Amino acid sequence: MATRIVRAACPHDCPDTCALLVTVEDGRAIKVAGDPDHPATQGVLCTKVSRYTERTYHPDRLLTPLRRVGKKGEGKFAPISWDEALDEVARRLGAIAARDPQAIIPYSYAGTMGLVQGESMAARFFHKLGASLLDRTICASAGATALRYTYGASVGMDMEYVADAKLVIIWGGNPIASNLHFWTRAQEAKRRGATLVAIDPYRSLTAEKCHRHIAPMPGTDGALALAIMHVLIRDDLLDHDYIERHTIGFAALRERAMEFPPARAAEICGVPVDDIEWIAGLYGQLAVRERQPVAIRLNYGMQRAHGGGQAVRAVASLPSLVGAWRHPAGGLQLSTSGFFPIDNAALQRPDLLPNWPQVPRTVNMSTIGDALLDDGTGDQGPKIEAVVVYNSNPVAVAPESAKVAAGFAREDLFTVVLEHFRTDTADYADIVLPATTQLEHVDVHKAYGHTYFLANNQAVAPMGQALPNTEIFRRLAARMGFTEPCFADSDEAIAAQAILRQDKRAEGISWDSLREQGWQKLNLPAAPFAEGGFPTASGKCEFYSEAMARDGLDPVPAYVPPYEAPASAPELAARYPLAMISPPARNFLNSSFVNVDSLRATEGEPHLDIHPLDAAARGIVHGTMVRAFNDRGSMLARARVTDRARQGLVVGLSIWWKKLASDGKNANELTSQRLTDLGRAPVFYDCLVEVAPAPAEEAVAS
Ligand SMILES: Nc1nc2c(c(=O)[nH]1)N[C@H]1C(S)=C(S)[C@@H](COP(=O)(O)OP(=O)(O)OC[C@H]3O[C@@H](n4cnc5c(=O)[nH]c(N)nc54)[C@H](O)[C@@H]3O)O[C@H]1N2
Ligand SMILES: Nc1nc2c(c(=O)[nH]1)N[C@H]1C(S)=C(S)[C@@H](COP(=O)(O)OP(=O)(O)OC[C@H]3O[C@@H](n4cnc5c(=O)[nH]c(N)nc54)[C@H](O)[C@@H]3O)O[C@H]1N2
Ligand code: SF4
Ligand SMILES: [Mo]
Repeated sequence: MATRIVRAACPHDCPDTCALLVTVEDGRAIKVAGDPDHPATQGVLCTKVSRYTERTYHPDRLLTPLRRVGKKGEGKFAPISWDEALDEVARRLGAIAARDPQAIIPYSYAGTMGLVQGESMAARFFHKLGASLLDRTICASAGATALRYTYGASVGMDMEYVADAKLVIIWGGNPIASNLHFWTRAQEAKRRGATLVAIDPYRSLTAEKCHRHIAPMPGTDGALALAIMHVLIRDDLLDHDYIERHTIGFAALRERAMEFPPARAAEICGVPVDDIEWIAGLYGQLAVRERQPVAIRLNYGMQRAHGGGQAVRAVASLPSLVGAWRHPAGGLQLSTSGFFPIDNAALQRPDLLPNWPQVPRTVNMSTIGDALLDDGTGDQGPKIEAVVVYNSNPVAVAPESAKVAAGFAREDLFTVVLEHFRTDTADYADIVLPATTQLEHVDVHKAYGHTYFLANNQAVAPMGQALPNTEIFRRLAARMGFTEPCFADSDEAIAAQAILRQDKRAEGISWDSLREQGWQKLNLPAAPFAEGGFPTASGKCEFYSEAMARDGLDPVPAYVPPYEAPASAPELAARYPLAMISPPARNFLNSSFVNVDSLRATEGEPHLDIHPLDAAARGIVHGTMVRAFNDRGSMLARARVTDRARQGLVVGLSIWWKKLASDGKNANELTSQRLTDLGRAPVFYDCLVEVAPAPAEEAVAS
């Protein structure tokens, strides 16, 4: 029996980007484990990925190209050969491109985070074709934009030092579910005497294990952060030296913070004044008076509302006010991705665009519903005639799903989906193309929760006739007559191009060394901003951003209220009084893994958590089938009556495959296509609903 261990990387959209050791026996992967030597992974994987072989060898894996034979959305397909499939795709795209290539759009996100199987050959293909660009905003762009204006890039503290922090504030994140290896460090800090605080409207798995839980209403974090600043300034809990030397705009920030006394923020956020005084006092006392490390793990949960961008600016200002950056275990982490020197131009080749440096029309992926339903007569550019989906499942994950599904159901739309499984989106495809999984292809990875590059070596041969995304686009490029040499690059060659040479941070790191060693850490100081040196134009942390002023934005961190809340939309709130959020379920990764039976069994069925008082007022008891609804749509879920959800809030852990829910719907039936203040991102958690017991016939149908 031939057994070998292959060094690989977890491809999923998770900050931890674990180093994997894949055991392969006679050409079959039998075990996927965490690399014990990788300092970020520490030999531990989450439940989802330790079951990776269950997903890879799933009986429903797509093994041949398929052509649709039923109605769009019905999911009826017949197998065809690769030649037939690619000929048809090339012919259809070619005919549309001859009229206007901008009528074609790619739709992709982070099904794999790999730099090779993500936007390399695919981007080259769409650039050469002259297709519309896709604005990839569905997850991180509000916070990324805020960090760019504040720190200059998506950079922050190193999670490997968090165990030394004396205070860890987990703000809008649930690391037990979605950032496990950070949680391990936070727990170690707790054992060493640190205080852990969660700021989250929901008592998540993480919040219940923290010393204190502050539960603001969704989308109000900007006011909370400004009030914390208010206390820091009022009580002179400030690092004046750090502010003086390494920040810009303190006077303007001070003026803004003075508008938010704790009592005002308490009213806006729906929290006790004492919560604000306590957290601000502890943060300032530890950092400034005792010079102890204080860490903030800021995450995405607090960005998915109208003011998500400015809220990140406000929170991101806190560590600079108290000089928390002076210590490796102090500061803030939202993302580390901006540290990685990546050669995007080499990977994606924007110079292949027909009129480079002019760029084609850009379509925002977060409003794909409206985009697909636009008739092309307005100012949005040509009507979309073809969509090529890869690494994403928009029919399940994009907001206002009824419109997304209606768009994909258009008879005059040509849809191609590259996938592992027949997802909700694949059901609408004209042509489905089977893609390889991480164990079956080569890739190179950066991370957004640590600072290691990782290699993913191929562990096993592709299943059935599946092909890597790169190879599918390579073959399509050949059929379209694209002859530039970059369309012949192998995956290994692309991996080698990904790392920007001549960058100190990547000194000694290359594809060759990575694939041997599996992972290598960037060369960065332990406390990257101890002496300032932020990658902004000024080199300082910009409380006041000249760039924002130029871009017509409020240059000082601000509180921007939710679109859908009693104060900003009283008429709407009268009809739909409950705020609904739909954050990740622990055993799913976005909509990936929902079809893995053992993981879905753990999650059970779609639930809606509701506070006992809100439930009683509606005649809902634990276990009642309920309908959550608003003007955009509705979904069925099993009520869990629990004070985990604060009053006025309902929580539906997500993202369910619509077709695996009893009513064929999920939380995105209710979410809106409005966008955040910064970064054009979606507002999944800025969503008012009403909830009622489901009519008997609907409840029975489940
Ligand atoms: N198991 C698992 N892990 C994942 C994912 C997954 O789907 N499943 N998804 C991955 C992806 S794509 C991402 S972007 C990250 C997301 O990472 P996180 O942003 O850490 O996501 P969550 O774990 O859902 O944590 C969000 C928390 O924010 C809370 N929240 C919601 N609204 C607000 C608000 O307005 N203010 C505050 N303060 N809190 C709020 C929610 O109740 C929830 O507990 O996780 C990644 N990891
Ligand atoms: N209501 C609500 N909606 C949300 C969120 C929420 O919290 N609540 N979270 C949002 C966030 S943060 C994000 S990031 C998005 C995520 O949305 P998506 O990026 O669409 O993520 P997934 O749902 O995991 O879908 C990824 C798909 O890519 C496929 N895939 C994986 N690897 C490969 C590959 O190598 N090749 C090909 N061809 N396919 C591959 C997988 O099988 C999977 O079906 O969802 C957003 N939607
Ligand atoms: S999903 Fe996250 S925690 Fe799980 S193996 Fe992948 S990187 Fe690690
Ligand atoms: Mo995400």
